[in-house]
Amino acid sequence: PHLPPNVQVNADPFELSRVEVEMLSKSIRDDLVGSEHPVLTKAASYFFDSADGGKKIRPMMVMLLSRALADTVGDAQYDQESLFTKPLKEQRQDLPAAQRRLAEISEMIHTASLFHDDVIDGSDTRRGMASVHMVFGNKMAILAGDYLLARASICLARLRNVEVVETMSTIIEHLVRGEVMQIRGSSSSDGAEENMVYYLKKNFFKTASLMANSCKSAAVLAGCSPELVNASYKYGKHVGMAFQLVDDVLDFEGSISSMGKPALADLNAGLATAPVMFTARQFPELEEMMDRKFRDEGDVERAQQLVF
Ligand code: GRG
Repeated sequence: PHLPPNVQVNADPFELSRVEVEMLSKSIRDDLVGSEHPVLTKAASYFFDSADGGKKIRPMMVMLLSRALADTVGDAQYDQESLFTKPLKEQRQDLPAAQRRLAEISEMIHTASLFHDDVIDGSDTRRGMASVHMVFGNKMAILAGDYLLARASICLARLRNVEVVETMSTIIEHLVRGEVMQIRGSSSSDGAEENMVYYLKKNFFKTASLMANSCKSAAVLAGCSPELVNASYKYGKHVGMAFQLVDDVLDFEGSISSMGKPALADLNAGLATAPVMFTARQFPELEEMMDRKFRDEGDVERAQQLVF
């Protein structure tokens, strides 16, 4: 926004939702206690019990967007300036329970997908700690993910909004489709452009859809106009696409090894992420190796030497 000069700007707009995010893990834990077997509750709550429960970027987006959208409906005019300049304490207002629930649902779906993803990939660590299947075993990790999805569906139905149920359920379908695209990869006979289209589509399904459709649902719940619902969807989609690109670049550069993800995990797995593809194009030998999908360990080591 165009702010007048010398205006004191809030340093951290995320401060607005910090309290809600702290309450989020507790509320999700409370929702998971009813399972027959304590181990199921324990496994499903694994990340919600832990001090490092991830960045919570998805619920944060839902909450911040819900707060901003609340000012757009009814008589209230959305005051862009005040979001940045009004003292944070004066801005605090409780979010409607439905929107807070929606934020929880988005994090429950995300967590379920992480449980399943780590089993599929055989990843031993997540968020710098042992992944859930390393602690509870594969069977329980899969069932705990299923349980989270089932609880998320019940919470979703209780919002009593059929458009939101359809929108949020679409995310689960997209996550599955994105994961299958990742596992199968694009056809090696495809050209560079087809590979990039495939890569971007896969990124939409596995990452951006969750953000796009959660933001859309926040707008539907806020009673926004179709234009604003569409704008909210696009906002989530673009953030999600950028988020995955950055995630892939960080993996490629290996600069997040301290954050629990081993460096070059994607390259080692033979995954054609954008940075891998861009670099491969500069090195015909590497591109050839990518085509063969790193059939043996020697190829991976050689590829790494070529890149750095
Ligand atoms: C069970 C819903 C369900 C799906 C099954 C396994 C699978 C299909 C999909 C996996 C999708 C997946 C794990 C995509 C990666 C998305 C991603 C960028 C994860 C990392 O997100 P961050 O950085 O992680 O926000 P934190 O730890 O901060 O939450």
